[in-house]
Amino acid sequence: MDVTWGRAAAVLDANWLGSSTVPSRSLYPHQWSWDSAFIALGLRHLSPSRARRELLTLFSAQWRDGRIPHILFNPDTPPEAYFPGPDFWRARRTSGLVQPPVHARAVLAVHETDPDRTFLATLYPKLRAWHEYLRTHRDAGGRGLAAIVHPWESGMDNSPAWDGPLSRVTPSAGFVRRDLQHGAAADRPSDEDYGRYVRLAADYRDSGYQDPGAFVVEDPGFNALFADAELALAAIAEELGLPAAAAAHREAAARVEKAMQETLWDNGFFFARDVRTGVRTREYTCAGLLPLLLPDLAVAPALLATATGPRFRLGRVHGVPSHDLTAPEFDPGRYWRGPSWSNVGWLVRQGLLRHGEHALASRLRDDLVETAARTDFAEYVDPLTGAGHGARSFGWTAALTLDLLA
Ligand code: 9YW
Repeated sequence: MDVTWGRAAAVLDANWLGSSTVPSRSLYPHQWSWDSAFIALGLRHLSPSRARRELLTLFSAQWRDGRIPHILFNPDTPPEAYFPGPDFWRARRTSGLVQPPVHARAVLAVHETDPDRTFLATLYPKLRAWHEYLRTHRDAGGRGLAAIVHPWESGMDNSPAWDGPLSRVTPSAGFVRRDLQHGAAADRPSDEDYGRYVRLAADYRDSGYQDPGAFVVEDPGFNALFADAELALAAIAEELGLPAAAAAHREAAARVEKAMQETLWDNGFFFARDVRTGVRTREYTCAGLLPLLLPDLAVAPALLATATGPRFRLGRVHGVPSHDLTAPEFDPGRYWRGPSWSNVGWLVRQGLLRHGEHALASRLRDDLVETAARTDFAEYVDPLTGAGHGARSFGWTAALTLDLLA
C-alpha cells in the first residue's frame, strides 16, 4: 500500500466522530458543510458506508426552508472549544449560514463508487430542497444568481474580494477568539475582520436568519459550484429514472451559467458583485477560476489564459493560489489571501480535465499529492515555497489526496 494513502486514511480515522468527520480535531471540532462533501469524496474509497453516513448526518440538520447549515455542532464537544458556538447561533445545534453547494457532486460520486439506490433516493429530494432554497431565498440581486450574506458562506472567509463590502460593517467587540488558541495569528484572519464576521452573523441571527445585512454578494465560486451541483443532480435524477427532472436540472445549471456570464464576467475573469452597490469587485481570487468546472463554458480559453498567466501561474507554483500573486494584498501565509488550499486545487483540476487540459491537470495532481504528504496534510500552503500553514491532519486535504491517488 502507498505510504501516503495509509497516512491520509489514518487522518480520516483520527478525525472521525462516529457519524461525521471533523475538519481538524483542534481548530474545527464540529461538522462543517462543504468539508463533509469533500471528505466524503475521499472516504468513499475507504468505506462507502462511512461516506454515506457523513452526508446523511449533515442532511439530518437540514432546515425546514431547505438550507444546509454551515456547521452542525457536535454535542460531545465542549461549547467553549469553538467560537461562535451553538449558544451564539441559537438555532438548535447548527449555525444559520450556509456554505458552497458541493453536496450533489459528493452524493453522486459516493453512489458511483458503490451504487446504492436507497441512499440516492433518500438524498435526492433533500438536495432539491437545498438548491430550491438557494434559487429562491438567495436570489437577492434578482438576476438568477445565489447571493451569500456572510464571508463564511463563500468558504473563503478573508478573501480580499470581501474587503470592499466588509468595510461597511462595524466590528463587534467583547468576544474571545478561540481560533487563536490553535492557529498562528499571522496565518488567520485579522481581529478587525473577525469582529465584522461576528457583527454580520449576529445581525442575521437577530432577523431570524431572513434578512441579509450590509454584506450581500454574488460570488463566482459559489455560483459555479451551484451550477455544477445542478449538473450532478441531473445525473442523479437520470440514475433514479427521472429524465424530465434531469432535463430541468440541466436547464437550471444553464441559467446560472448564463447569469454568471452576463453579470460577473469581465475582461478575462469572473469577479464577485456587491449586490448592495451593484459594483463588481476588481479582485482576482481563486473563486473566479471555479467556473472552469462547467464543461460548456464558452469563455474557458480566456479563463485558462488568466489561470496560467502571472496572476495564478498554474502549473508553476504549488497548487492554486487563493489570490492574485501580483496584487499588493497577496500574502502567501494568511488564509484566503494567498495560500493554496487543496479543495480549490482539486476543483480546478476537475475543471482542467473537463476542458481537455490533461497535461496541466496531471502536473497539478502530482503537486497536490506531494505537497499534502510533505506538509502532513496542511490546511493550506504557501504557493511559492510549498511550506505548510494552518492546521495539520486537515480533513479535506487528506480526503482529496485519497481521491487523487485512487
Ligand atoms: C469558519 C472548516 C472551515 C472551512 C472554511 C474555512 C474555515 C472557518 O474553516 O472557516 O468558521 O467557518 O475558511 O472554508 O469550511 O474547515
